[in-house]
Amino acid sequence: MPDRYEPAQFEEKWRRRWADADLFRTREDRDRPKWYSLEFFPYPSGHGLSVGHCRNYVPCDVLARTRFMQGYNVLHPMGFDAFGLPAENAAIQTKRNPAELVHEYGETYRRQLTLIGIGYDWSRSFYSSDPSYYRWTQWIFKLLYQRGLAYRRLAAVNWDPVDKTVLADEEIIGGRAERSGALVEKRYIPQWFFKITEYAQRLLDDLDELDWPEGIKQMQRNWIGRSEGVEFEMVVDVPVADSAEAGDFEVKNLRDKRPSFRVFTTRIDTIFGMTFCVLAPEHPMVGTLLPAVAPEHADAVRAYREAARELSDIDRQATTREKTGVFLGAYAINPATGKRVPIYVADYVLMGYGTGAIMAVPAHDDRDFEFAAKYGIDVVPVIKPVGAADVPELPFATKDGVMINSGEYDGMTVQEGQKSLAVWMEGLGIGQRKVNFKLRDWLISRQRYWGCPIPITYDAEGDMHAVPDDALPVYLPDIENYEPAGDGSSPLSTIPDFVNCTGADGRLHRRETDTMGGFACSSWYFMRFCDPHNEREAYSKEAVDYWMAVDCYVGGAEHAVMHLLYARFWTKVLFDAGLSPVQEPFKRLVNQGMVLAETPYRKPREGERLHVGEEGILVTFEEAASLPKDQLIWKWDKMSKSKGNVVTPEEAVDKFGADALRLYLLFVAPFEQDVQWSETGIQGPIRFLHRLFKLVDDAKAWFEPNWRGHLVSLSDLSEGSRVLRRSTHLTIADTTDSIMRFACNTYVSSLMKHLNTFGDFLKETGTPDTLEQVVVSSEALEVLLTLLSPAAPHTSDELWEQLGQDGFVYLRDWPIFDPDLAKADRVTIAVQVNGKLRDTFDVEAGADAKTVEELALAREKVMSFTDGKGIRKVIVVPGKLVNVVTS
Ligand code: ANZ
Repeated sequence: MPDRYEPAQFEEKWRRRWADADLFRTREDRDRPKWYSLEFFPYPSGHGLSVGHCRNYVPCDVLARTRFMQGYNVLHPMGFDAFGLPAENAAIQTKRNPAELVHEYGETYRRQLTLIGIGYDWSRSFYSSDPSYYRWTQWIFKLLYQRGLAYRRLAAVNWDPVDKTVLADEEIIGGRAERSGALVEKRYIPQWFFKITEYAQRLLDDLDELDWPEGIKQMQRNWIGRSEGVEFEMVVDVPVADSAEAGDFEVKNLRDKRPSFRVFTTRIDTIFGMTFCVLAPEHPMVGTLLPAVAPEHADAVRAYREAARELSDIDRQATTREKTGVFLGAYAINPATGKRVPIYVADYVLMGYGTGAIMAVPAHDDRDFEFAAKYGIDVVPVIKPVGAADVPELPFATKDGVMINSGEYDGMTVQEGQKSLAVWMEGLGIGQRKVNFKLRDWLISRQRYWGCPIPITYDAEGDMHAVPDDALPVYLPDIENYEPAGDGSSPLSTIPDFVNCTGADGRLHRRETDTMGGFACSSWYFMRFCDPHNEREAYSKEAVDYWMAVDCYVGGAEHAVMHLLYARFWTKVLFDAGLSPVQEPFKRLVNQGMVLAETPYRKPREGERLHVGEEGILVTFEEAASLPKDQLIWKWDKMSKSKGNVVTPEEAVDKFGADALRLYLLFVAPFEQDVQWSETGIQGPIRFLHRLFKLVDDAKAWFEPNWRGHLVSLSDLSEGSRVLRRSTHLTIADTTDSIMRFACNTYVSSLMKHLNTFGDFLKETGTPDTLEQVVVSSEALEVLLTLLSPAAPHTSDELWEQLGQDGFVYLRDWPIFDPDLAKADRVTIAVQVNGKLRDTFDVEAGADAKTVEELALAREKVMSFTDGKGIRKVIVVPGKLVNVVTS
């Protein structure tokens, strides 16, 4: 065997041996603690994986392997989130069956992940599109339905009038259908929702206990969007009849009814500054008042309402959009001042939030201010910041202020005013304190073929029925044509054999033809991995009681909201139904950084136009090679197929070896950071591996496997041996700690440091020949190879075998750290006089504070600074620092 790292000679062999030994099959020995490591459910794409993806899988593998070596039962499974649009589109394009396609793609992933040595238990793998899995997705859908958490109502879809199909948001670019180029319209059809709003408060509260990145928790909090405020009534002052378009009688009737609408505000303290109010265009009161208002207003409002229909809520709320609106020609009464304020209809107020109507306070709300400025409405400040002499420039929204221009409330703080006004309104019965959430119910319907069928049927009267358990799964039929139906419904609606069925009551029913969006499938897969082949239940209670929750969940921050929130919601529902032992599925969450690759762009030619934000035109690497240097711009882009800058695991393993790739991905940067892929960067790990091979080649001559039997007591060791043992034990502590913190870069650098210390020792002693040298060197080497195993498992096993040892290092125990051995003999103490560093000196580690103080004060240098000045105080930080303060 060569004394260099030559991966082609041994890596493949070890992967085969691991597979033959079924090394990574999950062990369920109930006497051991459990560890559940999981990566986000990947979607199998035809492009396969890049080394960019591996950046997530390798560190996860390191943690799982380490936990196993520490004696845990480890569950580390992998499966595929296989339903969804990309597979459906690939099926349409290639005229292939999507089920076959995703299995083929998944197999590629499996091959690639195996190639880089990831230790998954593949016996637990599944595809969310397998009937044996989606049967239980349907079963859980029913559970939600039976608990009143799944319902159907009219909701807007994106309609492509050319292709005659419903579009997903990602199929729309700049308001046009990506495929047909048609302007997308809105259409209202009945669709299925999950009532996640019922869980809003719990989803918010339980975030606190999670060991997740703070940023992600904050994004979830914002998405849930809890706000406390007051909801109160505004009475409309109906316009006098002679200016209206309808007959006197109808309008008089309306006046007699004294119509009113409710508004929601988080700033009731600013009510005296309300100079207008706004109704969302869809607000029913708009329609109610139209007959009473002057025709010119009524016409303008109708036109405005029509136009607003075309816009999405996101567009309407964009801060960059100029505010628009129209005067309704009617007024409402500000209950605090008793004065009339004009009612406007404007699309920056959304129907889906609060009450769909607001009191507008332009002095203290940006949006209202912009609107008032445009339409010439009064702006009345009613808050003054605490301590300010004058009211600063408007608008401002401080909560740290006192009320002004507010009658009897003047001088109250914002908080006092909020309370008093709420109490006053509650007393009169015109308003109440109220909590609102931004969170909306989860739209789950897709008018597509490639998804999990919704297990609902409709009888002749149109009443809904859940499909009985024993009739599950509702199979997704094989079909010839995956194109949508042309009337907006799923292609399933064109298959009579699917649509027509016998209901539980024996009568003819019609099946629901919408399928579920993929987020349903990925909201419980982590439960299924606990018991993946169960044919009687989604999973056994015993299995999830043992394995859940996931101890460490790893994936990209782009799923910060949707997937994580939905999975949390389903887990809570399952918990409420007695089907989950935990309320939160993922105890700890870690987000990996992206891998960036250098990507060539060509400078634009005469007359060529670039998209906004672009500096050049993306070109292939071949094209780049043929272009003059000054025509090229190189940029670091995310490694992805669409950028043509992908390095595949096959290429990297072929060129550098799997362990070199693994070490590089671990070592290159902290896990959460983005990294720039570089072939020079990988040389460091390769040199490290070469040195290990060389070391082991030499060590064959002196390695003593039974070094434990000859351990010498620490105090008897020579200085050099002591240094090496200390390094060995410090390395155990550091690597273990780093791996647990997911700090894989420092894990690898600790190994490298230990190898250096070891090298220095061997240089000093030459070939170990005394018993003492053989023992400490053998320990150092064995520990090094064991600690290396999670990161570079092929190399670790290979070198272990070269030392004449049997078995897989993975099956060996994780080394045990001895804190006594790791203790330093001597430490360096810094001495400051009045905060300035003046001297350093060494003392025995563990020396007490008194001794350290005496030594410090007796130092010549220190004395030269304290001479003649009395000493006021001495602060000792043991093992580190003495600070002397003179008077
Ligand atoms: C008066 C006011 C004065 C407001 C002020 C804010 C600042 P959050 O915190 O997001 O819940 N609002 C209420 N319903 C709305 C709707 N359907 N569409 C658009 N805006 C709506 O925001 C609550 C505030 O957003 C409410 O408090 C209301 O404006 C507005 F200095 O009322 B506020």
